[in-house]
Amino acid sequence: MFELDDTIAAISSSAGSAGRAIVRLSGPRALEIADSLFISDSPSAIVDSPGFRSRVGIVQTGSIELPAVVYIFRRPRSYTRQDMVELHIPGPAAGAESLLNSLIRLGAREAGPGEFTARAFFSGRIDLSQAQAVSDVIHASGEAQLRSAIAALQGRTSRLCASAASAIADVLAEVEASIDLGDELIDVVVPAELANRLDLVALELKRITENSTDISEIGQLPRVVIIGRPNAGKSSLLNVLSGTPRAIVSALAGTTRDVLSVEMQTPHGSSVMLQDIAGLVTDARDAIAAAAQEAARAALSSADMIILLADASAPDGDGLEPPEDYDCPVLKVANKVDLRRPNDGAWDVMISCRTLEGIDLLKARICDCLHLNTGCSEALGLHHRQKRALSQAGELSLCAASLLRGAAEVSDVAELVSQDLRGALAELGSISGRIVSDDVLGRIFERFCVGK
Ligand SMILES: Nc1nc2c(ncn2[C@@H]2O[C@H](COP(=O)(O)OP(=O)(O)OP(=O)(O)O)[C@@H](O)[C@H]2O)c(=O)[nH]1
Ligand SMILES: [Mg+2]
Repeated sequence: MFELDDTIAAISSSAGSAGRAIVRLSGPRALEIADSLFISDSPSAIVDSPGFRSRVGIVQTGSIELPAVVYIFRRPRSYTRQDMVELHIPGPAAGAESLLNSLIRLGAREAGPGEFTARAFFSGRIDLSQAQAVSDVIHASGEAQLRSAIAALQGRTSRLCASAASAIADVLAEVEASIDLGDELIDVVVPAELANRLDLVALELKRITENSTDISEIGQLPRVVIIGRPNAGKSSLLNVLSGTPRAIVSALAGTTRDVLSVEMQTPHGSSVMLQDIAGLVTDARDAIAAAAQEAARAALSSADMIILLADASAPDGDGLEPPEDYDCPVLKVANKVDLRRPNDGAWDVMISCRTLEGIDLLKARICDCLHLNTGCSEALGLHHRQKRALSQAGELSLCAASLLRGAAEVSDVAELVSQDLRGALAELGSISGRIVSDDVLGRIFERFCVGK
């Protein structure tokens, strides 16, 4: 799936103009290729330099000369465990493009997304949960996600899996010894004692998954769709909640036609996707209005949560009912309470997009509905794949424990228990990457940007 033995190059600073651009090289010819276009006063070449050194000089890319600082990392003490060079040059991005082209002409291959981190993983420098965390750090939206991604990068997920795997492996060793040694087993192992140890592992795995926060894959932020009659203030609310004037607001009913999606930061540092849609009506006046209603209902069908927004100042109290075919939480919100304050208890939150009354409370209620309140620094961020693997490892441990509990001797159920425990270890191994399919690896690394 990944070529690991050639020399790759990529721009690893972000796109667009910046004060400094970084171009990275990794592979057996990294030092030699960097030497070919770097000129400095140093008497020795980059290939002869020790690692963890920098040199100031000039890089020659075609007819252009750019001032540069070269950072040298020698294998195996580099990110990829290969020889690596970072060339730091002043912006603009055109200089980095030209430098990259020169490196490719000299024999480097342009790296694909995540290839540097893939090399770090395949060389054993980091495990898969840490590789995944590199991408999570890059894509983190909000402080809580960033905190948990950094913790995973520092090995928190790996350590938790390793400690569960080690406890399971200890039990497995004793179970398999009972197969191999049979009657010769000197210290007779009590099945219930092994079962208790597995219960503790399962309990710990359950605790980890229950206390963890979800790391959303890109495009999978929880969707909060704002619905209501035309003019209820849906677009105003989207602007207020997201803190950006993204949606057009007007006193003219029927202003919003397209579905507009904007990211909102929650008070806990996580993100949700807010969607503003056309005001819902039963009688669309024309083909455009009908298309807007169709788009609105399509957005509604994939909502994780609905804000049912009503205009509290409307003469009929805007008694809009929730759509019939939804299966997600609905918050009933009365807007425009600066104009008229409804006094019945039919509303979950009363707000004014004009005076901002009730907006903080609404944000808190959105978090409650979506269970986003665990964004404390202690919560471990996990992907669905990782959560599934942890709970399956827990379930297999429990199955093994119940088999052991029903047996007089460990050897009576040893083969079945061993199968379950090996399965549990494989699940944990799929998180660290010790046992993982190419398909999963492909999906993890394709989330990266080039240069990382
Ligand atoms: N007084 C008052 N006016 C508001 C409030 N919220 C929105 N408005 C006004 O209500 C009108 C409609 O607001 P929009 O946000 O465009 O309403 P909408 O629900 O998106 O309307 P459509 O897109 O047409 O369905 C605008 O004139 C807003 O300024 C509020 O809390 N108080
Ligand atoms: Mg609107």
